[in-house]
Amino acid sequence: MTADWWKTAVVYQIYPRSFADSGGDGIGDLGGIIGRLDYLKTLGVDVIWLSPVYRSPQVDNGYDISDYRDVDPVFGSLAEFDALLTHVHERGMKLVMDLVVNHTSDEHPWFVESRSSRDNPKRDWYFWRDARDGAEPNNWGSFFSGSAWQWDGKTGQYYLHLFDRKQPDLNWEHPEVRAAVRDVMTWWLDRGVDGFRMDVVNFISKVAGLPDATAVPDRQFVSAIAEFADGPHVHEYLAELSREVFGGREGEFITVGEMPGVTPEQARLYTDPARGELNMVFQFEHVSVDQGPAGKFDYRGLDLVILKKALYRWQLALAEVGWNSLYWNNHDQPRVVSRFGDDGSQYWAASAKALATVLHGMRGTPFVYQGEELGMTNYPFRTAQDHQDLEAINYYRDVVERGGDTEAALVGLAKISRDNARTPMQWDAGPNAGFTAGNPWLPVNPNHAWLNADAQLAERDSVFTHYQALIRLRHEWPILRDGDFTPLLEDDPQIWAYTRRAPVGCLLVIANCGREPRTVEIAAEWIAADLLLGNLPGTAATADSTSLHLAGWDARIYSAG
Ligand code: TEU
Repeated sequence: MTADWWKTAVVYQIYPRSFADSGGDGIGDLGGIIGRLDYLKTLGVDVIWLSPVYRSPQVDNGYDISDYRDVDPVFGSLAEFDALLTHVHERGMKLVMDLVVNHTSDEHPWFVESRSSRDNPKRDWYFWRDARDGAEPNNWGSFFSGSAWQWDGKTGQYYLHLFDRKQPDLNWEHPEVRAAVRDVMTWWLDRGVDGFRMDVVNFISKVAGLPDATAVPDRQFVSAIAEFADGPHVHEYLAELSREVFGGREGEFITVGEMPGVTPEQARLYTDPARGELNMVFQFEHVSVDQGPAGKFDYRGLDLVILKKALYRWQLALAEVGWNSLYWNNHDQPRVVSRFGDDGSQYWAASAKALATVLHGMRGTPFVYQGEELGMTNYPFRTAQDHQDLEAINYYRDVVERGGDTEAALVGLAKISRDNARTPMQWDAGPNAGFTAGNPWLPVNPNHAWLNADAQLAERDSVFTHYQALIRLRHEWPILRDGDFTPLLEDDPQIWAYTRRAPVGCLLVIANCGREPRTVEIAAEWIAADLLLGNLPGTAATADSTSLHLAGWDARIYSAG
């Protein structure tokens, strides 16, 4: 294994609930994943990141864990997990677990003990506080609406939950909590897993005293991200984890920290190899560009210049020190072709490929979320009842209770809701898209009749084959890993262009992110450059002038010198 092997790797995220169901209960499972590993091998990905399969009451689809050392029966068993791991390794791929340790489920034995009495030894494993003037201890709001505090009548105190009330936050200041997390990680490493994606891991150190966040007019509870993101001890805790758990074997594993609100300056620290914290982080800037002041469902449409600049800022900030992750999609984000592309038109495939091209051409480790490689689209959600995600349901209830604009809320939900990512994987044109023989837990997108894996595997120039080509380039062209990044035409509202430059060789990545054809002037060094990859049929094999004619959603990668 070469050092930094994860810098040339492409990671594929599986959301087990929605990937493939082998049991016929309408919910995806480990058996389903085992049955589809050859598909992932054909795609060419190196690493699989598995969203949580641990034992869980499933209020947040597994991000509420009640036993870190077991598999939830809905997904299978530990024996099946071991079989999956063996099959993954046999195919030369790796498997990364999702580690959710900012919080547990309220049904986890640690919390059951903690809430049992004020003097229980595990009381301080969580955040317990007295009421303030007969109400919540501070004004922090939960990500899932309402207060971040839940009253517990038995012991007469509130506990903190940044997410659902069934997801109490662990108190990382307690050394026993940190030791318990290390034990969990070691347990999975001993089983053979290849690393961790760490859920909201920049939230594990809260500002001392849990002070009020800046109040917002007309709001009782407000986002307190400044009070808990990148807190005072977070770097120390992560370095400790890495040191104690990996014990000098860090290079064999992949670690990525999910970090809402993280700044590039902080990310440089988290990913500086000399500090030994994490390999890379998931930042949120580029997936927040279309939201207004009232939050993620306050949908404002896309300004391409803002999107490009958000990503460029990260490319440049982590150029000398640290490393980026590159992603459009995951289980929390709407489908990229519907969000930033042109899904309902003749440009569906071209725009899906163009967006993939500009992302995969950048410096960092690309992540592909299940179905993204097919250009899967958002679901046609209409009513509030169509949504199943607790974030969506709570948000809508909140809007109704506040007497807010419910029509606008439905538009925002349809566009941005997490359920868009979670509709079942579209394997074929048959019943339920081949996802299940039963009744799927979330409806299958009706477009599976033509948008599915079977159809695309049979086609020469599908979205799937384009992702395959991008993944191959990542493996074969070291310049994609190492080359310097320089933005071009930054203020152009339609053209996405940049170069990657190494001591020997240079790549030009250029895409027209719109329907109108465009002619773009490029530098003379690109005359006679080879087309490495294009997304439209009939593009000439070399650039023949400094005027490049780009059709709608035309995307190309050229190689020179
Ligand atoms: O998400 C953290 C997070 O901040 C958001 O991306 C989240 O999806 C929410 O919509 C914020 O508005 C992680 C997981 O990825 C997510 O699925 C979990 O629900 C959450 O943590 C709690 O574990």
